[in-house]
Amino acid sequence: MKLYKLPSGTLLQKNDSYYLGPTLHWNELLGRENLKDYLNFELKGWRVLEIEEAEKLLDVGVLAPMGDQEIWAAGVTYYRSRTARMEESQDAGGADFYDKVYAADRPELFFKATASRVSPPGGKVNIRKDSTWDVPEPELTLVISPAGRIQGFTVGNDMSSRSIEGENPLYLPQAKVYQGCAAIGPCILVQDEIISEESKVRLEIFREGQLAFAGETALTQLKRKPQELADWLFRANTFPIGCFLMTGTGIVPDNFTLEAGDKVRIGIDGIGVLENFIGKI
Ligand code: DO4
Ligand code: MG
Repeated sequence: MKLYKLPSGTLLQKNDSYYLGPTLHWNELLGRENLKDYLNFELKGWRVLEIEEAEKLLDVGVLAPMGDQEIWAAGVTYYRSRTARMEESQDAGGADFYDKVYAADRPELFFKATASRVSPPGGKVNIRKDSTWDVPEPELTLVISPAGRIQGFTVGNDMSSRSIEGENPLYLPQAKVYQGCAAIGPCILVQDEIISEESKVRLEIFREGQLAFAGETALTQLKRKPQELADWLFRANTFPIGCFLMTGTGIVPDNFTLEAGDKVRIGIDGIGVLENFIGKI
């Protein structure tokens, strides 16, 4: 089942049926341990919509499917990311760190965004004015309950400055965390089974209406299991209203930097497509 946060309500798609419900409190909602069961019970009181009605609502626009949850991110979980990072940080002497963390038991985990820094689907994500090399990072994103259980999945964009990160690995928070540094959506695929490893992640970037970059990877290339990443995040940490965890990128465009006005489209099989425009801050 797919859960959408609308400006004035909540839309649920189950099989081929759509249900329209009231505005929910997303702190409370994602703070539940039984999200799927709760929604299955609640939707009995929601209005059944015709597909056309539902599509009209979705066309108007959706919000990021979150309350005040923190977004965290994992890094160097794909071989492609390890190699790209080693190359970009060679001059700074940081190359070894990435190789080591790829192979280590403990993953790289970092704080990515508060809700106020997250852009909605269709909105603007930013590149920084003090950065010269910028990319979107398309990432399977986990929706995790306060007990540390994965109860959903969404599409995430971990916007990154490669020039700032490449200059010195200690600049990572500045390369990763700033206003409009992330987007998630368009919905939460509510399910506790792990999404199929065969699922593909696709990235397309359009400039002035033309395709400027396209790439894809499969979740089979993700080195760590989603629950393993969630377990590490919950070591010595608590998340009373749940949290999101981006699982790392397997697509890193080479010889490419984003420009203001570009359109970024990220799709993950079974979840949906997250589209954003690039702004500059
Ligand atoms: O180590 C830097 C960040 C890595 C990252 O964001 C990724 O691999 O997706
Ligand atoms: Mg990333």
